[in-house]
Amino acid sequence: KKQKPCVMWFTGLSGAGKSTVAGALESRLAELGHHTYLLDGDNVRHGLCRDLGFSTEDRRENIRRIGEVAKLMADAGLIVLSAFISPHRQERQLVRDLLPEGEFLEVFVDTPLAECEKRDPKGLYKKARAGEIKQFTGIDSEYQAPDSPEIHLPAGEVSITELVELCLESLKQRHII
Ligand code: GGZ
Repeated sequence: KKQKPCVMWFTGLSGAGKSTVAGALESRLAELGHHTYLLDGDNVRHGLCRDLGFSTEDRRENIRRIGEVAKLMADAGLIVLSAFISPHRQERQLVRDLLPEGEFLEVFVDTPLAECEKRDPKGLYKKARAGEIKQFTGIDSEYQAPDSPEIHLPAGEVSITELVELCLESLKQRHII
């Protein structure tokens, strides 16, 4: 099936739904016959980046490595989906600059902190509030929201199915699929 390579760079708070939306989108793309790869904490933070923690320096290095891997995969022709908090504008810009014009799509999974904290699927916000986890994004570590993402997902208000549709529409509009 014909496709243009790209990197869909999901960014947002912990619990915003990045991996969920990216995973659901990947399934839909596969059904449509597209070749994809999903990079997320499960397959990166335990391997390629297992030496890294959550300091500003380590997060920067985490994103840099993921950006380089995503670039190689896009070179191989894939639609790459990446789902990391990537809290800093500067690092996201760095990844954007690695890629040819039009191949980097920033996807802002915009779930408000209050909603993420309410969901708290892994109980991490509770621990962060109690001071048991330090430098937790949104609590005592900064999240810099994108200024002009290619795709802005109202993920606090809309179903996963609808969010996936919004992504697919944008990919079609950009002639990626
Ligand atoms: C943020 C943390 C932290 C701290 C552990 N701050 O909800 P999760 O559990 O599954 O997703 C979070 C994940 C964030 O890793 P990333 O590689 O996406 O972060 S970054 O892009 O900033 O490098 C959370 C868990 O790891 N986690 N400690 N202090 N999230």
